[in-house]
Amino acid sequence: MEQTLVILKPSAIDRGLCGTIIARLEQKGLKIAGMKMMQLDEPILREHYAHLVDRPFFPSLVLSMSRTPVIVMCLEGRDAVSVVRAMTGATNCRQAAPGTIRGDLGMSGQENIIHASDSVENGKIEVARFFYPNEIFDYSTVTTKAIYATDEL
Ligand code: IDP
Ligand code: MG
Repeated sequence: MEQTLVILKPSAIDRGLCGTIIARLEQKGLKIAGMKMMQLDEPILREHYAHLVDRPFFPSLVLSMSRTPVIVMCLEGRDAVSVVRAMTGATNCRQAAPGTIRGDLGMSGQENIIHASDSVENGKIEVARFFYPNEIFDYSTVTTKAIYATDEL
C-alpha cells in the first residue's frame, strides 16, 4: 500500500497537539507503519526543503523546524499521499479550510503544525530520508477488513 511521510512540527510539539493529530490520522483509517522522535538539523532540512533554500524565510524555517525535536511518521493506506495532504490543508493555516488539521489547529503560515508529502514519488523519497528500512513495519491490523472493501486492498 502507498506510504507517505508526516512530520509533527515543533509547533505541534510545543502546543501539545501531537495526540490530537495522531488520533485524527488513526481515526481516518491510516496505518502507522513507522513513528519516532528525532532532532532535525540544517543539513537534513536543506535536503528536505531543497525547493525553499533560496527563499528569504529559509533561515527562519530552519530555526523553526529545529526548535524542538519532531515526531516523524510513515503512514500507509490506499492513496495515503493525497488523503493525508487533503487532511493537512493549505500551507497557511489562516487560509486552510476548516476541517483540515492546519485549518482547525493553527493560525500561522510557517508554524503550520504538520508536514505531509506532496506526491507519491516524494513520499517514497521522504520516508527513506527519515527512516532506516528496519524502522518501517509491515504488519496487518484486524480492522483492515472494516476499513477497506476487498477490491480496495
Ligand atoms: P507545504 O508544507 O504546504 O507543502 P511548502 O511550500 O512545501 O508547503 O513549504 C514548506 C514549509 O515552509 C511550509 O509548511 C511552511 O512551514 C514554510 N513556508 C512556506 N512558505 C512560507 C512563507 O512564505 N513564509 C514562511 N514560511 C513558509
Ligand atoms: Mg511541501
